[in-house]
Amino acid sequence: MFGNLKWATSPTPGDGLQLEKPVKLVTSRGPLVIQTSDIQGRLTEHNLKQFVFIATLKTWSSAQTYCRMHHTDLAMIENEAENSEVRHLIPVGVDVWIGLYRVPWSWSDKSPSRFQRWGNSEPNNVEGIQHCVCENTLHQWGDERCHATKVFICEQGDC
Ligand SMILES: [Ca+2]
Repeated sequence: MFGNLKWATSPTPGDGLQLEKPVKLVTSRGPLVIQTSDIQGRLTEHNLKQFVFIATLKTWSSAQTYCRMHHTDLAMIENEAENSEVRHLIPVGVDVWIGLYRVPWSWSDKSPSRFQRWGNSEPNNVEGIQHCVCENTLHQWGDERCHATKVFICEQGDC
């Protein structure tokens, strides 16, 4: 009766990180092709949370669904050390979805967000429709339309 359930296992870098094909992105620094080998995950020094970069373009809610199916959830970044780990996973010039949305600013699991690292003039909620959050390679967060498609960061562990 539990045959279809996938039980959580301890985080293992490289575990379950399949990418069907290389993903082409247009970044602020020009075109970028992301290969399967670019997907990485590392345990932080401070806890057992592992962040995983997913090189597939999805809306915020589709990214959340993917992360919950294949890992634990969209990345919930709760301190500077975790933000640094996430930054190291992001290819230069690429914005990624993280697990933050408004309002009030909450993480994907509905927990409140105490740690935030907004970029200059962010969050600016352009046209009143930027309700999801992405992070850039400069470590900075910005609000963005949830239906924009971006690559994203999942997390696993820390349950
Ligand atoms: Ca914005």
